Amino acid sequence: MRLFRMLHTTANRRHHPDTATRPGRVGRWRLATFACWLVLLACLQTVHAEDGYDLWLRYAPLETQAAAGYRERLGHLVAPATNATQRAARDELVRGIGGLLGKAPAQADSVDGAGALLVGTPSSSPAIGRLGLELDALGDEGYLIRTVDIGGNAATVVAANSDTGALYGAFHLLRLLQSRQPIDALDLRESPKVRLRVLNHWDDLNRHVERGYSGQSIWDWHRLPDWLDPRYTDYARANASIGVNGTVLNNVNANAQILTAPYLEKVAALAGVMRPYGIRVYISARFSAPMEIGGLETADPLDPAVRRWWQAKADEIYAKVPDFGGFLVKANSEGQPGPQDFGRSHADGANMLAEVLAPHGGIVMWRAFVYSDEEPDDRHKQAYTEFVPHDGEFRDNVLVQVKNGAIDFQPREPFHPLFGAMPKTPLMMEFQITKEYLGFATHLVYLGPMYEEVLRADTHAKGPGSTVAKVVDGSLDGHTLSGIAGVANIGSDRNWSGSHFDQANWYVFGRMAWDPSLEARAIADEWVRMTFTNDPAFVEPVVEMMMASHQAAVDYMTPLGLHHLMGRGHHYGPAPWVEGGPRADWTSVYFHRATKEGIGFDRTTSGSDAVSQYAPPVAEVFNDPARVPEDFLLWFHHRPWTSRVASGRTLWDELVHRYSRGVGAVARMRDTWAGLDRHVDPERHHQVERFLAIQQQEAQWWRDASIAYFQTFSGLPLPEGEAPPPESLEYYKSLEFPHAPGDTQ
Ligand code: BDP
Repeated sequence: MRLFRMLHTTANRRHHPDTATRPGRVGRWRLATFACWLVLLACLQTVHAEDGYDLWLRYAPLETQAAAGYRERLGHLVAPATNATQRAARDELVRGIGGLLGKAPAQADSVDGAGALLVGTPSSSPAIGRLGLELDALGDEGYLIRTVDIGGNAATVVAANSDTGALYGAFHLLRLLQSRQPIDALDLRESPKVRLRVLNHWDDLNRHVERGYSGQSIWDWHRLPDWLDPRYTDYARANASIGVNGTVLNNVNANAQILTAPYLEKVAALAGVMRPYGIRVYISARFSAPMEIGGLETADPLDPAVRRWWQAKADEIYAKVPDFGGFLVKANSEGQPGPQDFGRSHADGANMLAEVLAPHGGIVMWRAFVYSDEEPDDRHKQAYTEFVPHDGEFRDNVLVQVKNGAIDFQPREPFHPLFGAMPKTPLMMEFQITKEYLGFATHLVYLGPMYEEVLRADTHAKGPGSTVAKVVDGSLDGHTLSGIAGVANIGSDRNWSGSHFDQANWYVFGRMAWDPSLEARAIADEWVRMTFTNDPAFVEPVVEMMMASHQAAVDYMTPLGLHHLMGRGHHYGPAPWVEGGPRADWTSVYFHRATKEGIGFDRTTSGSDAVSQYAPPVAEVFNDPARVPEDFLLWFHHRPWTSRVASGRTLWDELVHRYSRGVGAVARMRDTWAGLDRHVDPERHHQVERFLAIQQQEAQWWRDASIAYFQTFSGLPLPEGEAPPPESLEYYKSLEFPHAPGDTQ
């Protein structure tokens, strides 16, 4: 404040007639002071701008030489701006190129000599129309970026069949500049491999975010629809930049209120912000809504009154939101209502909703994350058992949304056995972007390698090469409807995701949803360049650090296929001792099954037989302790403490070794980051540095607590050189975290 006042005074003086007519020493001194303040102010602004709000769309100035090269190519912009999507593309290019190259391109109505950038569709841009480009195969959302010759001058063209496609292309071009790619001879064609690329917000109407670690919900329901936070537009920009085209606004543990008229007004207002960016809104629908807000006695999907209620509701929604995406439903899972409450099947429930949405072009995403209270079967098996019999019964605007992992988004899970087992039904992948089981927002864990591992896993459903990615993108079974969902890690924290590196998980989700064959490493590389700097002295070590971070977390939390050992309810920190309570499969002991003899969940043909839900070539491998990937050893097998693993160590020694290896990896991440301070603004560097310190402490805590606990079973000494846990098991067990963030309400 003081600074502004002083500046104001100095500036005023400069215009004072006395000073203006007598530019003596005093005047020069004032001028110099003024200049200094300006520089200082500019610096302050730069520092403030680096709080993470701008995500990967910072558009920070490139080095002079690189900028000059690009400027020659991108001197003037020929882009229509007659509707909101076209304006979004044009404004983004003006902003992006202006920021990166220090000068916004001139805007022109037609190509005017060299250095033209043409953006649009054949119908929106006569200049593009005249080029006669081959666009048909690009579909609705695809685009091409090409260097062409127009009247003897090289021009850059971003062309698509739709305005949204052109917007995606604009973001791609900006990505090329941001990551300093050559743009002299471009010939790129892109179209998404997956049709629905959707974020799932587990946001409650009171702004609490279930499993959210980045502050309150960004949806300010109370002030909607009248106040449209500018953040909504930036959210839409960020999503469009990575190709996300849908957002489910509310928690899967849904509140029926969102389907009432006042909330639908709010939904419509958000849809209005999203629409120009190619994003449709969806709602998580509570199956019992007809009873809760409709005054009916039942929500039986075959009851005509219930159907009429949903029909009227769908009509009401579409009157307000003509491009409404549809419903996401969590039914008969963890106490949520569903068709089974009325003696009906998942297919009956999903189809009833699908029928009322179909005339409007809406779809149903019906979740397969189910496990029942009555069936005390291995939880791993229940989704398959319940859903496979219904393959072929779902209407064609239903997708079944299958979690990454048959248990629950664990740090590392084998691919879900439903992938490949329901060829007549489009199966959506549901990844968790928020790190419920991976250290919340404070642990640096890049999820790209985990997504990649799962998408590339071979289901063998139709012989070798039947990857999960091919099931999900619909190509394996010829589905045109396909989708990937990600449980969002977005909140109202200034940096959106709770930590700077968690932004990379939002980013990689979008990029892989667009094209599941992309590599996690390449995506990390482009994200680092856009988010921090192109300097290889920074990019290389940081990408290495990110790529190793998932394995590190698996090692210090749940090595060798252990799973679900986190604190009860909130899932913060280690608690392998959790037992008792309402149901066995909400305890840790159910999952690790440690005894004096050994540890692990026997899911082999002689155990729960979950392995048999996989295609035979996969089942054989998982069933065999000598062939199962060691990362899943204790997922599928109960093994003696003294049995040998591939390294030649005993199982006990290997377990301890991996815990320590994970802690060591975090220590190395800290070292790497500490040495990179001159490449990063102090604000972001400091937060990452402090979060890594927390991660190291917590990794150590995971190791120590887990070893202290499992040693009571193995009874074996620690391998040589391994430090004993500094505290007693009783101490670790006594830790409580009643206010850990993100818990269910
Ligand atoms: C679990 C979460 C819980 C969710 C549930 C789900 O702990 O908060 O409601 O998944 O996906 O992982 O429905």
